[in-house]
Amino acid sequence: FKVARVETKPYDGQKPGTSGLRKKVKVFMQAHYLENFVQATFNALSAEKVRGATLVVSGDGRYYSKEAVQIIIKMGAANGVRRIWVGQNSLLSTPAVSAVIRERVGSDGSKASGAFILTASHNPGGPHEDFGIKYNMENGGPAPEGITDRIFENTKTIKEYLIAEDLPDVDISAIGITSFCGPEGQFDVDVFDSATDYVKLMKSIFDFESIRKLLSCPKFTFCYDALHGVAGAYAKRIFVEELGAQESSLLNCVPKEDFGGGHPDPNLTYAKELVARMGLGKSSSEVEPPEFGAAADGDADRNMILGKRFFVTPSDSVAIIAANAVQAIPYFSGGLKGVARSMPTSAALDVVAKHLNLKFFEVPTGWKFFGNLMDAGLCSVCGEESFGTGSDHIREKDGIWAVLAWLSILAYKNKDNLNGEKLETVEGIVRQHWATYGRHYYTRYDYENVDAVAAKELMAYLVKLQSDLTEVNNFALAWPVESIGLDFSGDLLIKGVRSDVSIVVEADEFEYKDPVDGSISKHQGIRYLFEDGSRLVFRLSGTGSEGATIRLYIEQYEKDPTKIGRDSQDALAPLVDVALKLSKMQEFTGRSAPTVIT
Ligand code: VG1
Ligand code: CO
Repeated sequence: FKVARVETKPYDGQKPGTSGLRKKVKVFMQAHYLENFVQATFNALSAEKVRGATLVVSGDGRYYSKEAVQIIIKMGAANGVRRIWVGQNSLLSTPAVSAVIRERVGSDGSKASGAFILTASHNPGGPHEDFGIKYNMENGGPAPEGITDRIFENTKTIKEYLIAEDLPDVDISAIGITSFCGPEGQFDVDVFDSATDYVKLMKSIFDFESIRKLLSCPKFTFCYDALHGVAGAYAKRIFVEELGAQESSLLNCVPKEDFGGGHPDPNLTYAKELVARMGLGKSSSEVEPPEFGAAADGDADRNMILGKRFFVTPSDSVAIIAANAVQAIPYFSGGLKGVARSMPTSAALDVVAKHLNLKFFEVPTGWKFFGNLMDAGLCSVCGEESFGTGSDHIREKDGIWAVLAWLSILAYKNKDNLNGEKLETVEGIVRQHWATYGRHYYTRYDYENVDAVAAKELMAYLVKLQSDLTEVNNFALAWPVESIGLDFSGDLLIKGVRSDVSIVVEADEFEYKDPVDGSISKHQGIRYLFEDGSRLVFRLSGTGSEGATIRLYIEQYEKDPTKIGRDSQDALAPLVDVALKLSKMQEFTGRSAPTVIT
């Protein structure tokens, strides 16, 4: 093949967000749009990292992936890449990409040094929906901000890109290596099975035999919903073929380009079918729900864990996994190096870390921040409130890993009990955890597709407000800090009226200094910390493709064992009220209610 230099002009707005560049498919399909971003990435990586490299290219299989893979293969060839590895049909889950970078060895002994992951994660897919791309590094984790900033800078000045226009399309449906000859020698495209490396890694982490025993117990019923994302390519192999679950326990496990028209986001709003099956929806069936249910997002890095008629908050999930990992999961039998959570995630994990005397870290939203800690041997288990959980086996969150972790905990708790009267349940494990560590009531309100200017104004208002605590308490809690107990007229209430919420004792804009490389990330969300440990956090989403999404995170800690069994929306109602008043949410956004509550 020959190398063509194609002239191009910069596009606005190619800034990678929390997890790569996500835009509508029609934006990506504009002439040179994808090419600009890919070339900007190659240029950000520097020539010696690209020349001779082995790169992985694949994703969740959403609409436009197949075309994108061919473009990236041709651009890789032209930029001197030596090998491109592609999961069959361009399918690889985000965690599997991370595993492939770290674990896979090519037939000629080669190892990959990075990957383009083609996904917009939990965003819908199809011709009118989203596409996305992000770059992962040699440790298997998302490119750090230093690199993504450089990519963005390059997109603003790009003048040309390199492409092997005459390279024929490679058949990515057939496993095998295709070799080409270019100006700098041989170039290979290696199409391989999407699941093999990942399954092997999972088998080295968990005790599959004990999970198999649990799943074969007639009293333990199981259900997994891939929401037509890429998790389906792994679910059958792992849950059915390796662990013996029934095929009927898999829902929506055929990957589709448009996710069957759904929103591949594993939460109580979008995983409707599973939610109903688990006895949680309004229209839940009369059939006895399974004991355990789980769902994944489009690229299978997220997970939702459900018990029979019971929802496990992701913030609790990571805390419970951390609390039980050493006993229940062979990979951790030597102990945990440390644990970490993203800032808006509830402090349930903090309490476990304290009890177990573990190193603990609070990082900004987005998985890239956990990677440095893991590479430095400081963190074994981590998680986010946004249905992301994972460990240092790879450098991405891992949806199926989380399910296997929960199944391991259930297998461990039931190991002497499989023939007994009653199995220990998901709900039982969570309630036991609350009884031991206290409960963090938690909810997140999302205001999606808000006018971007209005969202910025709201955030600016909150930044200004947080600098004056008296003002915060005056407005938000409707009683002045200086005059607690005094009577007030007008809008202001007195302490006796609002005794359900304590006062704000600290507020800030979260800033993170990476303990490993010293890099600083600013403007990571506004926090209001209350005297009783409650928190309100506001931040703007960095993964949307249109308008702005405001996220409001609400949390309250309850230690009193007689008060840990309440409905979480009831328990949090006063704090929600305060949050909405404090932020003037309706005034700024015109919204009287959030689009999604998780
Ligand atoms: C959201 C979540 C964040 C997560 C990110 C990527 O980001 O809040 O916790 O890491 O999505 O997950 P944001 O900036 O929209 O709040 V995924 O599964 O979309 O790669
Ligand atoms: Co995802």
